[in-house]
Amino acid sequence: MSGTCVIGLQWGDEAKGKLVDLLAPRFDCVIRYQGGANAGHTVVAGDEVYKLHHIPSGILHEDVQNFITPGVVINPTTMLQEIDGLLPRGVNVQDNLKISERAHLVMPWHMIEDATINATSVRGESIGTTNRGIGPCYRDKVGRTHAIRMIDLLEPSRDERIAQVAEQKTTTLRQLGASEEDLALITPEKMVPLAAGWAERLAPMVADTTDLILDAAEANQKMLFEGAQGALLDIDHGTYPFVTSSNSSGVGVCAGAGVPPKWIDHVLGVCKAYSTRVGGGPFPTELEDATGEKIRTLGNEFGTTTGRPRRCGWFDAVAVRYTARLSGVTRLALMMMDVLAHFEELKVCVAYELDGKEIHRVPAHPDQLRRCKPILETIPGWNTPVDDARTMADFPPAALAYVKRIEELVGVPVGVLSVGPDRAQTIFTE
Ligand code: 2SA
Ligand code: MG
Repeated sequence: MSGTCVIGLQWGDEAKGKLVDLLAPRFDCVIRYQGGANAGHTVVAGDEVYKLHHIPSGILHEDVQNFITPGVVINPTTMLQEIDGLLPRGVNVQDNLKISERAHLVMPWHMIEDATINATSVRGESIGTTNRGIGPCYRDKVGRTHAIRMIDLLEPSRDERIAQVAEQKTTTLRQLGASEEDLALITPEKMVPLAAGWAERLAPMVADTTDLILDAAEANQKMLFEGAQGALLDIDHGTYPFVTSSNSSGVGVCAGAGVPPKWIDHVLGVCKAYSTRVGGGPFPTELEDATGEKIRTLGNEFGTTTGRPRRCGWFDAVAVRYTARLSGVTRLALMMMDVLAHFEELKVCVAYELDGKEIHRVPAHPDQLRRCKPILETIPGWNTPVDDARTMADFPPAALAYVKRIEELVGVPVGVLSVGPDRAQTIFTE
């Protein structure tokens, strides 16, 4: 068996990209299996900073094959921009990236639709999407009638299909209230040549990734699956409806990538030493005060894709225990320990109080989760920088006590600690 997954256990931005880049040289392939350009994975290699959206974080390693599999939704325009940003920096994207012919395309009409409906309030609050067309694209995928897949770009029926869907989408978007200026971008006259251009440039990278990955698994190759967003944003298991439109927890790996569970033997669950959330939705441990502001500043908590300030709060062990169990996590990676190094005392949420009762699970209804009051345990801070820690022995005892408490509460041992964005600022506990 040979599959390892890197899964975010909170609401995304847990620094999965950093870990995938670091672990990639130990693997033959790195595989993205859900989400799309809503993801923002930051990889720091020496003085170079790479911000990846679709492309797997293993791309900086010459010997690693990277796959974008059927569960991912691809915006060809931004995908090509991402590729064009990497090529002059010497990254061999053409040879080291394979894109599934089954992957669905985020079309310009999906972007317009996302922007048109994003302001809509759902249960009293807007979802606050990244405006990358993700929800409308996945909806068309499930609806089946208006979807465009990568393989559609390479068939003789392409122009006819694109023109037909463009016309249908113009009608429905006009009814939704889209502006004529936006609708002028999706006429068949604009869309047909645009799609032809995508096809020409992307064709050399398009492949049957399912077949290639099953071959790799059967040949005992080592596979690293890279999650995007976090498990609390999972469409089926997250804080619905304030979620993304894909299975971003560990249970999404098999369906998205096209691999059976028997090939997966290790799951690294990634979480920050505190919590963040970007976009709408309930967040029981949120700190809307100076402490939250301090975490945001120290952690530079702003969206990689949209630049939005992230909401910050204490570590929520109820939520992470849930997502760690759901994702089958075998080791935790506790990130951003350097950010928590400037506090006299820290708090961790050990349970919720819901309508006068103590509960230890994440309730299904957003109103229930909004009513949950966090039951916080106070833990002494270490108030000493740990940026230079390189072994477990370099951490102050209070920092190790914090890590131990999180292990106990979540029920999974910590295997990795991170004290900064650099590759070197990563400590493996064993
Ligand atoms: P969408 O665009 O339909 O997936 O948005 C639905 C919800 O999912 C959240 N979401 C994210 N949360 C954290 N990080 C994400 N990626 C970017 C990053 C986000 C950014 O790495 O920083 O730059 O703002 C991500 N992608 C989706 C989103 O906020 C909605 O709550
Ligand atoms: Mg991110």
